[in-house]
Amino acid sequence: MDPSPLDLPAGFRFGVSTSAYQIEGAVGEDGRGASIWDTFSRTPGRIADGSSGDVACDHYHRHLDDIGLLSGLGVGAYRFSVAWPRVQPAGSGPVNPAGLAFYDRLVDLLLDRGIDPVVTLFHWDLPQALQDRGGWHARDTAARFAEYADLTAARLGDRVALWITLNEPVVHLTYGHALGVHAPGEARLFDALPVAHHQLLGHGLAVAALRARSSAPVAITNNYSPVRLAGATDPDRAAGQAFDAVQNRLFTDPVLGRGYPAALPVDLTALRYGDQPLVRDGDLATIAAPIDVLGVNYYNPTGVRAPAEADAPLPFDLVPLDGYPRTAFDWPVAPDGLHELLTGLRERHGADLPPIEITESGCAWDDVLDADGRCHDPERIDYLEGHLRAVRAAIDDGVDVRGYFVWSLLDNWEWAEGFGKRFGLVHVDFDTQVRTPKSSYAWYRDLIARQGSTRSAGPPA
Ligand code: IFM
Repeated sequence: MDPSPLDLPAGFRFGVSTSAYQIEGAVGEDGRGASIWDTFSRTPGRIADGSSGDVACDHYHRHLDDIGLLSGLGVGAYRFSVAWPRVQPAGSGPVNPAGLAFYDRLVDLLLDRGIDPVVTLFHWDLPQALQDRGGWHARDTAARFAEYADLTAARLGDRVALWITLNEPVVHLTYGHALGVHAPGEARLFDALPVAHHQLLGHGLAVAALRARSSAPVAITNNYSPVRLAGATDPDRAAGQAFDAVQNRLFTDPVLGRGYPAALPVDLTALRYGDQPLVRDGDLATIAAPIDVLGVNYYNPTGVRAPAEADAPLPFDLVPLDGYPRTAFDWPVAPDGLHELLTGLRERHGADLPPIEITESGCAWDDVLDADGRCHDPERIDYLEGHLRAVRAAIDDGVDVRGYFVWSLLDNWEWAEGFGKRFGLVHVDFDTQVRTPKSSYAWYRDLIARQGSTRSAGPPA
C-alpha cells in the first residue's frame, strides 16, 4: 500500500449506500405491495441459500439504530433507495401513506443528524403488479415510473439532497431480463432490449417530474466495468467493443446526448414495439434531459474475448482475469480500473460529462466475529484505500469527482447470493440482528474525521 497520506480535496463528500430490498425487511407490513424480488426470491432454486429479503437487516424497524451507525461514522451523506411498492403498492394508482411516511421520517432523522439524504428511486424492486402488465417491456412502465417519481418528490423534494433515478439499469437489464439470474428471472438475451429503452425513457420522464417538484440535483447511477481483452485477435477486439457498448455505454451515451452506441450488437432504433418503432420521435431528446451528476458504481474490470463457439448466443465470452487478488465474490481487486473508467468517461464525453459521484464502491469478504466479538476486515480497508487513491489520481488528472459512497453500511441481502456475501462496514448477525462495526468502519470514520466531509450533494449552485 502507498505510504503517502490519502488526501481527497477539501469539500469532498464521504458517504455510504444501501438499497431498500436488501436491508428493510417488513415486506408485508404497513400496506407495502409485492415486488418482483418477493416473487423471485420465493421461487425455489433462484437464491443460493434459499433465503429472501423478508426480514433482511430488519432496517424498517431498526432504522434508528442504523442512523446511529451513520452518525458514528460521520458521513456527510447517506444513499438509500425508496421501495416503489412501499409508497405505491400497485405501481400505479393510490399512494400508501404509511410507506411515504416511513421515508419522510427517515429523511428528517438524517437531516437532524447533519446527514444529506441521497435518494435512489429504483433499485430493482419493481411492483409485481406492474410486472404482471409487462414490467419494463411495457412502454407504460416508463410513464408509471415518472408518476411515482412525481409523488415521491411531492413529499420529499424539499429535503432530498440528490435524486438518483435508476440504479445500474444495465444489471437490471442483463441479469434480470437477458440472463434470468435476477428478478424477474427472464432469459431473453437480446430480445430483452426494449427493457433498456423503457428504463431510459422512464429516467428521462422522471428527470422532468423531479425538476417540477424539487430543486435538488438529479442523477442516474450506472455500473461500469472496464474491458480487459483476453486475446489479441480482431474477433477479440470486436467482442471487447460489443461488451463495452452494452456494459458501459448503453445507459450513458443516450443520457449524455449521444444516442445509442453504434457498437451495440443490435440497433435499437431498428426495433419495433407492436406496430410502432421501439424508439419513437422525441424519445432520445427526453432521455437526454440534462442531469446534474453522473453516479458511478465500480467493482471490477471484466475479461472479454471472442466467443469460443461459432453459434454462441452472445457476441463475447467473459473470462476470469488472472493476476489480481480476488474478493469472496471472486471479483478481481483492481483499483486502476476505477481510474481508467473515470478518465475514459472524461475523454469520451468531455464538457458533456457532469460532475461524478462514486455512488457505490466496496467488496465482499467472509467476515466473522472473533472470540472477543470483534470483526477485523483488513482486506476491506486495503480495498477502500486503494480505490480512494484511484479517485484522487483521477481528480488530479482533471476528472470532476465530488464524492465516494461505500457499498455498504451493513452486511445485507445480496440478491441471488442471499446472505452469503458480506459487503458491510458493519457486521450483521442475521439470526439476532446484532450489528458490530468492523475495523473498516473505524478506519472510514477516522478518515472522515481527518478529512471532513461536505454535506451538500451535487454541484455548487
Ligand atoms: O449489492 C449490490 C447492489 O445492490 C448494486 N451494486 C452492486 C452491489 C454488490 O453486488
